[in-house]
Amino acid sequence: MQEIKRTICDICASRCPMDCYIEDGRIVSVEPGQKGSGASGLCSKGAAALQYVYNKERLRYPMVRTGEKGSGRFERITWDEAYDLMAEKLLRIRENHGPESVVFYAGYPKWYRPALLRFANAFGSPNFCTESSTCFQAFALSWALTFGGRPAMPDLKNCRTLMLWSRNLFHSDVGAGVMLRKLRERGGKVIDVDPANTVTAYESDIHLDPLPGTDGALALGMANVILSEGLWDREFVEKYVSGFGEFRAYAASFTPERVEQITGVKKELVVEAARIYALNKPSAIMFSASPVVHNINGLQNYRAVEALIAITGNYDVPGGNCLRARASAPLNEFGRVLRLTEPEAIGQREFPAWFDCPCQEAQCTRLAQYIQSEEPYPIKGLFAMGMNHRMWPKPSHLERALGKLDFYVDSDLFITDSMKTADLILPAQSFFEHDEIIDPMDGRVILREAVIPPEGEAENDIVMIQRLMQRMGLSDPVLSGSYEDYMNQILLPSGLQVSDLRGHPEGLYSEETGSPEYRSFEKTPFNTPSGKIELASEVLKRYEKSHGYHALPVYQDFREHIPEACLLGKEREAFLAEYPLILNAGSRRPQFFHSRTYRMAWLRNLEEAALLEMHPSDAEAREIHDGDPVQVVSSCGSISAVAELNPSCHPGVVRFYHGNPQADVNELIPEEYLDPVSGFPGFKSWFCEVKRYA
Ligand SMILES: Nc1nc2c(c(=O)[nH]1)N[C@H]1C(S)=C(S)[C@@H](COP(=O)(O)OP(=O)(O)OC[C@H]3O[C@@H](n4cnc5c(=O)[nH]c(N)nc54)[C@H](O)[C@@H]3O)O[C@H]1N2
Ligand SMILES: Nc1nc2c(c(=O)[nH]1)N[C@H]1C(S)=C(S)[C@@H](COP(=O)(O)OP(=O)(O)OC[C@H]3O[C@@H](n4cnc5c(=O)[nH]c(N)nc54)[C@H](O)[C@@H]3O)O[C@H]1N2
Ligand code: SF4
Ligand SMILES: [Mo]
Repeated sequence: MQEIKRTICDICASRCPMDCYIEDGRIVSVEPGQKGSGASGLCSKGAAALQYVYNKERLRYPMVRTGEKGSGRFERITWDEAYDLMAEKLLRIRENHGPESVVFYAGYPKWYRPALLRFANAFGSPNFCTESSTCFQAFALSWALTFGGRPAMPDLKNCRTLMLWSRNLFHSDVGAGVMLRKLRERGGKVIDVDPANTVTAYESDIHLDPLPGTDGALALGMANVILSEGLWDREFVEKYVSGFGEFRAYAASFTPERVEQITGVKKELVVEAARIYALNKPSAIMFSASPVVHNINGLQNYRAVEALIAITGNYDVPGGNCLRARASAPLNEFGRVLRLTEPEAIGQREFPAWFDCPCQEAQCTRLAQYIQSEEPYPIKGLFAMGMNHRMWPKPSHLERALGKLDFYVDSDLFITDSMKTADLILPAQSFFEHDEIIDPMDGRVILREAVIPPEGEAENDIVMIQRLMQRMGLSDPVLSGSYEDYMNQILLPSGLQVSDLRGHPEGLYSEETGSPEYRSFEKTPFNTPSGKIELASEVLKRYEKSHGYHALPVYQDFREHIPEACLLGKEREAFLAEYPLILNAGSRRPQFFHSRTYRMAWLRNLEEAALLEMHPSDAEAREIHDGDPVQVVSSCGSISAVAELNPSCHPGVVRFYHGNPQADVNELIPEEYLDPVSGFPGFKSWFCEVKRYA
């Protein structure tokens, strides 16, 4: 007999409702769920969910390494033995080298991070690190430096103009894409800033197509139009903004002509977009967690974009960028627990502003170098949940460094390439197999209940942390009970309990739900050193001499500031002549989700070859035809691919998806190609050449 159980897909973060057809404890098919927010339907990844949960590469039991490191030979052990082994190894490393010598790491999943941070704190290590060393945190830092506090989100319900700054919603966040259509139906204007001519650009009123990495020049040019045409909000600026005079003087040199020269965007469009944003108010900007800050000048580029909000007063007003425009469920946010600040964390010396703001996690993009150099101190152990070395620049170096650790344990749904050098590997449950509290940001609280029993002995990551802490004699008030106790503590402010939510897959509204609120600045000063919005950042100014940071959102062209270490002794001009194309690595494709979906046959079959997207004019100049095998070459590696001639690509820019085990584009990007403030890699604007195989 078949039973239908409702869940919410978690293969990506769009959270589409999904109905699971269950027979004898196994999912036999999935369909779009009936009720939900945003998108209706399942994308290719969701439709292929069975190949996710029942993949032949699923890790089903704890396994310990038996062969050489890197051999990939493991044998099954019991959970009891696994906990004993972890407790013994991690405690011994702490005794011999200090708690900071163990790094606690979380990959993309967010749900177990608060528990992992508490574990790191109880252990005594300041090195709680996550994938957010390359995602979101640089944007959050740019925001914290300018406004103090967390990023303000676009008030989509009330804005008249929405500016999408590097968001391809129809590929990366389907539900938000649907909202875009609604906005236009009610007469709203959409400006899209994206080098590529995407579906989202097609759904917009104006498309600005800057070269990747030139966003700062474009934003400064728009600011210049707004300031020179008197379209700025004098009252707001006078009361709430510091550094305005310096900013205005600096932006004045970004004339529309100069902006066109740097970015390639037609000067008339720069002017038109600036006027619409400033005049068709209220206006909101939708930022991205990644593309803009995946450039070596990305943090300052986003600060320049954020300055537009400050000078037009589109901050925390209905329809602007707001702190609480959506109803959120009142939940305990254990993630607000702070990381230990003593002893010094990795990344702290190179990226001090990151730690001044303060960030909940350490900056670990240079993990491979810290392990190899034993600077600032030896790293000997790694407790990882979802480690994927392919997401970092020069992944083979990280893989080698992981192989050097005394003890490396990793939990994951799948047996991954990153596990080859691990000492112990732990089977994690998928979202189909465990319960989880979810806040869909519309006032509801949802308990997403397990719909099937775990595969093999797969375990809930938080339960793994709880059991291990117990075995190690470490305690934490939030983690000491059962997993259900933990969830009940999350729910505490809502007045609901797990037992209330069971059997209500659509969720329940909490009476305490926070309703939208605006104009926080009238009550509370900005949490910056000056108490105002800082167009000239006092935190960045501290590091002017030591780190060369600029207080203003200065535009530094990535082509003129290639770090010495990346030039390999070549003159800059010669280097650019040898690698004349801009490599834009990892712009989202709908069927892929980082490394995890390549192993799903339906999705792999959609694009069996590793495709290099390039503009027909760049292909013609190299006598490359659609479907030709090509080699993509950079100063530090090369990969084989198949050319896809795509007129939606920006001329001079080639695009390639990351995480592909057959052709790992991150191998082409040097480890030292980083934003000096945030430490984020320049994934979106490195340099390469493409050659047709003879
Ligand atoms: N299908 C799918 N969806 C995903 C993911 C996935 O892997 N697959 N990953 C999720 C994650 S982790 C993230 S962070 C988000 C990211 O989601 P988005 O922010 O939407 O990211 P992308 O699709 O990478 O990039 C959006 C657009 O930015 C453009 N772009 C590239 N470089 C630049 C630049 O330098 N400047 C500007 N202005 N635009 C640029 C690209 O052409 C692209 O069309 O997606 C999430 N959603
Ligand atoms: N070139 C290039 N590189 C990039 C990017 C880019 O745009 N271009 N984007 C960067 C960005 S924005 C991001 S967010 C990162 C993402 O990079 P990663 O964090 O590496 O992303 P995933 O591969 O999705 O997830 C990591 C691992 O977590 C596992 N996992 C999934 N769910 C669970 C779970 O519940 N428990 C456990 N224990 N494991 C689980 C997955 O199977 C996978 O092996 O990549 C970054 N790297
Ligand atoms: S967009 Fe696709 S993968 Fe993401 S939640 Fe929805 S169905 Fe799942
Ligand atoms: Mo991301």
